[in-house]
Amino acid sequence: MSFAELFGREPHGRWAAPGRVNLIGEHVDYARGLCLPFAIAQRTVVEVATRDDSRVRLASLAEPGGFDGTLDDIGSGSPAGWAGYAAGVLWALRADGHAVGGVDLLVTDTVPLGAGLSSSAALECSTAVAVDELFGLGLDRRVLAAACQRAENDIVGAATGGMDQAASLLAKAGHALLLDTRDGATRQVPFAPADAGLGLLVIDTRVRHRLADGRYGARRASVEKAAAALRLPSLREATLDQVDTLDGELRPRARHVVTEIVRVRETVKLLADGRIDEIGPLLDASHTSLAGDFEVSCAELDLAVSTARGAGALGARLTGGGFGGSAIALVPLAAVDAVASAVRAAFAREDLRSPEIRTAEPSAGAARESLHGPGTAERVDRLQDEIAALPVVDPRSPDGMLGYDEHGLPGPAGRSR
Ligand code: GAF
Repeated sequence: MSFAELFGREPHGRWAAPGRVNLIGEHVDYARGLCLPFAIAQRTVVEVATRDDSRVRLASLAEPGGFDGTLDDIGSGSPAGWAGYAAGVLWALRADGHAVGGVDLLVTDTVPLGAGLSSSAALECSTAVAVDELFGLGLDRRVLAAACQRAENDIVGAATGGMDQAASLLAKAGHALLLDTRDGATRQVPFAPADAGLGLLVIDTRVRHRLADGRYGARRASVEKAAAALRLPSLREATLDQVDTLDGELRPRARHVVTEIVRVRETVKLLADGRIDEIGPLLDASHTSLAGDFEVSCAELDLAVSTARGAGALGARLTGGGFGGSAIALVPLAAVDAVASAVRAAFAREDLRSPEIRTAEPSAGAARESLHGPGTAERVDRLQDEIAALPVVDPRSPDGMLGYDEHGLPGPAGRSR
């Protein structure tokens, strides 16, 4: 079914936004922490045409359901299902006072669903760049990322942080995005495993999770409770000594957040220094902390991680929200096939569904895919320039790695929101 068959006219353009893999910095984006995601090659693609009225029609070739209503029908929990992610973006931009009208929108392709690769953020972000361009809003990508996050928080009802949306909108190929969620500052960190003879395997356990279910929200609530108990604005400001004073489960939960932020800093230092092959132990430690202190792993993720390590991975960890979804493993290129086979064999031995295993390449953020229609090539160029202008951590620059700045990031920080 094509856009024309569905809506009786041609779309005004096609936009695509990638999913993400988080290299490290897990469950810290709602604690004002640091995370280090990168965009993957898999994309969600939307075809969109504006309307003269306030009607909103949403359909998908990838999933059943959709929406046919008006802008005023969009609100908390409405529409339900996948359509809430796209409609929520329209709602959030309107709530900010932007002149957004009705649209017809067809999702033609999607990041693998439920694999922990952020298909939901990819849908939000592809919708956001389309709407931004079609209605001539001219918004900074950080503003779009914030609108996408509110779509997810307020319309879908998932209390997620902003990491996934920032990665999908601000990522640059060959780099990971260092994001300081305290103020939105970003830095592009060179990350090209293949250049170092390494592959980054993404092992989808095919255990499906939903962030809107209670477990993600419960972790977030514990993190906020721990900060309140310490009388701090967030756990970003906490020390391990302070964490040790916490009671019950708040102590391990907070310990994960505080130690994970340190691991992000150490990973960035190694990457900026060209020592990518030394980050394995940090990935391993992140998984141990997520499984033990934060309790967001599951048997399948643990099996994928331990098997990958045993078969030659330099390091491995769950990525994303956990409770299923995907694990990542950093593997010498020569061992990629052996590691993938070992993981498949281990799953078969346990009578588990065969995992989906891919190699991830750090890829570019959201962009228009076709240039026909009312958008202009200049505007596309400007958006690409915006991303290209984000500061890169460059170990060769004289001030590139001299200590930490006020964000706790190495070198000069990116422009803040
Ligand atoms: C999910 C959320 F959407 C992110 O905001 C982040 O909290 C992540 O889980 C865990 O790091 O992807």
